[in-house]
Amino acid sequence: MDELQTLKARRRAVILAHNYQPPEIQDVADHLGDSLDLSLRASRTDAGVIVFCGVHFMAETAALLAPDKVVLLPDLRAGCPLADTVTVADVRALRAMHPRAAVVAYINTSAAVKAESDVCVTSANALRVVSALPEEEVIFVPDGNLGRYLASRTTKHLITWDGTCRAHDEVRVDDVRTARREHPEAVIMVHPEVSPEVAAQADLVLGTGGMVRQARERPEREFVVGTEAGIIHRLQKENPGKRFHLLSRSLWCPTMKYTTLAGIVSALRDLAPRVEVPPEVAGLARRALDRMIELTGD
Ligand code: CIZ
Repeated sequence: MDELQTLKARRRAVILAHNYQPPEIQDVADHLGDSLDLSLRASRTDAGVIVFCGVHFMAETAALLAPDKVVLLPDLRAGCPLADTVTVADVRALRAMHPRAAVVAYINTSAAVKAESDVCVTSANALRVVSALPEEEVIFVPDGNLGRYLASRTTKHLITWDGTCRAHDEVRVDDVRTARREHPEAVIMVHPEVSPEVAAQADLVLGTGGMVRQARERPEREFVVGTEAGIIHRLQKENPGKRFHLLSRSLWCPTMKYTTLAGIVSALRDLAPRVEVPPEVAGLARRALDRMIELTGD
């Protein structure tokens, strides 16, 4: 731990950790948040080195928004199987089939896929961004559950892809029924990556940033949480007088757990592995992110 702090000071580094990271990683982070939050912090920090504790597309997003910084991902195996379900060729084929549609890429995509898209969204702003688009037809990649959820909430015609996040997709309506029975006073909040059937049974459908806010601001003292297990540590630490229960044991993302303290130490020591986006991709991918920021005023 001392070594980590010494190297961090020597490298003038900042440690950013996603809300799904393991507890010991959250505890050494300078900032916790969702991928957009963290990437905006990356773009505004004075630090020259960013250690991004999360998965690959998140570190890429930070590199896009902070092109003058060194962005380190402590373990390159930390990918996102959902992001991997859609490729540049898939997006080009969809565009050819639906030439009048806007292409909207969820933040869980590679920089190359973002570069093929008109605008990017996160779970926190997807509804606002999609509703604000002038096009009536919208291609949404890659999360099919989030796409169907958006379709149920807007007048737009959504063309969805069938990628899913396994951890969220495996939550069942029965899990919500069981939670209601076992915790009748609790607020049930779920992530929009769960199936629309599960979302329809919940009290709130929110990204992790919204969950953190609701847990802090609502008067209720008990919450059932339908997103990746790592967030429970943050919620419990920030709200010691409240109780948080995980909705389902499926809510566990193995690639989020590749980050270790030893990995952060070696990344700081070696200034590797770095995440960089080739300039020919970066310009277009950045445009999709900037358009999202313009439409939401974030
Ligand atoms: O935006 C993010 O970081 C993701 C993928 C989920 C969330 O709600 O934090």
